[in-house]
Amino acid sequence: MGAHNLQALLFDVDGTLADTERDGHRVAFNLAFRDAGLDWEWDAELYGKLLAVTGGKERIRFYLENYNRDFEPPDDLDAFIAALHQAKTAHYTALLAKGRIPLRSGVERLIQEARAVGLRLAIATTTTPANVEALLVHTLGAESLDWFEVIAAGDIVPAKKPAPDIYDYALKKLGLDSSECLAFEDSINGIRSSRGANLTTIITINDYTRDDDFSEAALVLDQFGEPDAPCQVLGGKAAVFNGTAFLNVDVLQRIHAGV
Ligand code: XBP
Ligand code: MG
Repeated sequence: MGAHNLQALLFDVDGTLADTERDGHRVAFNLAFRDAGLDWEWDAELYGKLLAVTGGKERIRFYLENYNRDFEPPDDLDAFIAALHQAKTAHYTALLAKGRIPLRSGVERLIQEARAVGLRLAIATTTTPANVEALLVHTLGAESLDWFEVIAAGDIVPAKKPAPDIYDYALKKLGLDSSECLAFEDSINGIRSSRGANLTTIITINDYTRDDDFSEAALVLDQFGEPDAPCQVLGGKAAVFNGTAFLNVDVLQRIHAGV
């Protein structure tokens, strides 16, 4: 195999594998605030603004600095935020255990097709490792944790997306060059990170990210799609589909080859 063959797929989680933000993370943050006796309420619109910052702890701090300046912070703000965030993670994983958040259209099919042809799989996300595990276990089953050779998540690198560090870390763990991989993202912070690591990137948009700047993407889709639920090509070279109605491994090979 030459150095330029496609070897691995690197997936973002939130927004890409599943629409987790509005009905998952946001809800869990609000439950944690309520538990702590705080009257903070992040509605769907405010949450869209808070998504400017990745990482839950970083997002809480950003909220206090920009949207709740009257709040008198406790002496140990780091510990206060860490405790809130721990409660949020517990609520979030409990929501996933209830099966509230399904995978997006075409995600399971594409992952299975990739496995069947021997492509290696990895995850590069800013979310907490426990959240990734809960999503995979409650959608694809516990065995799916082993399908991903590298699960790069959360505080494993200090500089979260849009910094490229999490993708650089995942590539290093895989022992691969960016030219041998494709990345899947849904947001501006995500594609800044993946492109910063020099990865050819495929975007699936969602309601929070449809107006983001995806000019650096090889392909912009509304979803991966299924044979009975075609994807819409919103940007990039539609020719790679060559008559196929959804994203499959053949299409990935053509994107990787720069067709
Ligand atoms: C995901 C995030 C995360 C989650 C919350 O971004 O921004 O902060 O919203 O996760 P991306 P934690 O999809 O670009 O990785 O609360 O566990 O940090
Ligand atoms: Mg994302």
